[in-house]
Amino acid sequence: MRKLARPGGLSRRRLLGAAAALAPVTAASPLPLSGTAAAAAPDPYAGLAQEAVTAFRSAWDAYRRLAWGRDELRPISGTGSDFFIPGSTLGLTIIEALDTLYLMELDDDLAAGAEWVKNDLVLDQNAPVQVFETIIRLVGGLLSGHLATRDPVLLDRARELADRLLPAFTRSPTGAPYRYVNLSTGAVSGKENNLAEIGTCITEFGELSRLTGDRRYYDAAKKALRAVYDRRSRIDLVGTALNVETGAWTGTTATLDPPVDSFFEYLWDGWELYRDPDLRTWYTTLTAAVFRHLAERRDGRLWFRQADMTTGRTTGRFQSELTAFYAGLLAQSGRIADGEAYHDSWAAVLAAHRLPPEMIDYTTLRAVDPSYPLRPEYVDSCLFLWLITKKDRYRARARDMFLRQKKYCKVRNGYTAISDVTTRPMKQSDLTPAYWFSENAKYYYLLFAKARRFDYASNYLTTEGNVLRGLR
Ligand code: IFL
Repeated sequence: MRKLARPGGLSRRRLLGAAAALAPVTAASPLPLSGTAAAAAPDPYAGLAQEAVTAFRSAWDAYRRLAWGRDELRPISGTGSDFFIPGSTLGLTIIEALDTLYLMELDDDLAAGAEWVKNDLVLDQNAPVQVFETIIRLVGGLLSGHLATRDPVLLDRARELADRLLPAFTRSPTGAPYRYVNLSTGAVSGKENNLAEIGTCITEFGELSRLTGDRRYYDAAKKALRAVYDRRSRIDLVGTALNVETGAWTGTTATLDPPVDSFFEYLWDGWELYRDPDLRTWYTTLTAAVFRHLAERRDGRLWFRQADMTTGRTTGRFQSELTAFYAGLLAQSGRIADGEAYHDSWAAVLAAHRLPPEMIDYTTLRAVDPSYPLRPEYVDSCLFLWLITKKDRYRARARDMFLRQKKYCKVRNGYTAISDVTTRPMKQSDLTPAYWFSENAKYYYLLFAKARRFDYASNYLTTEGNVLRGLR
């Protein structure tokens, strides 16, 4: 996931100063160790930068060999799989990997990926696709691919895809999008939609509006966010799901966990990117209520409970691994101490488990869902906390996570998800989720490498890790 490395609480100047201390070093140009540089302390992460590239390459080469053009790689069976449409591909892994390839300076692979998008990507598919996933993964990936390569065809494809998705927004009486749209006919379906899927589109659609000069995308995304905000409860909490035709709540639990998570993220990100004061007000109002009604300390650790959106009554004390992204978001929106405290809570989970379970009971840290689908959120927050605080602790935590991932998830053809982190040996499943190429691999590289194609002082990464600002 995410964000502009320019937190509300810190001045831009301070970040620029900090960033200037970073000498650009990549796998392609290792840390110079002679002359003046030899006097400086060696960068303890330089070797890991190379390892991060090697890890990416092992999965990417396997994908090219075994599943090229398919949505995702199954690294154990050595096959590919479809993500959006059974029996059809939208080249998800290629599109997710484009800007990571650029940052890692793997330019021949980047060219091959861009060629696939230009020649082989078929968008006219007579099948329903999930609107949210298509926006954050494909529209976002095509946009960051365009920004990396400057190839206008990638922007055209992003726009064509967004146009095929727009009926989900424009045909909805409330402006909150339907969950699915048929890419060929524009037929919409799925009138019950959740907050993450309704509200995670303003940065991709906003970027499309900025690049094309066509406001329709930004306006549709903002209207969707407003549809939720206007239906908040009297205590400023929102639930989990709406009927997009009637506007009635169909899920009334207030939570930061999925299926809400990135709804909050995009309120802040939309403000950061486009300076729309409504979005800042909406974020601030809803976040104040989150802290009033959901935040609590358990054994000194910060967690966010589930509650009834109308009364604030507690309904659960679980936390999803996906919510670990919130540590970075809090810091970015100026609540740095809260962000650090929440990351500490997740570090405690890592002290209790070999890999973070998908869902825990935070009163005991027990795994409620023991799977680990190679989630990136903990390391995502490491990156943003490191950029904001400059504390080595966050790079060290990322290194620890990288080594664990290598130990438990590395297979002959790259990296695989785990179906149960509590068994010995761990039960492996057979999938490299496409977000691994866009998120995990990129976050490790940016944390360890001091990439010369990345602006550490001013950048924006989407919820899917697509870089919309800060590519050099
Ligand atoms: O698609 C990914 C993205 O980070 C997101 N939600 C879940 C995925 C990764 O865990 O917003």
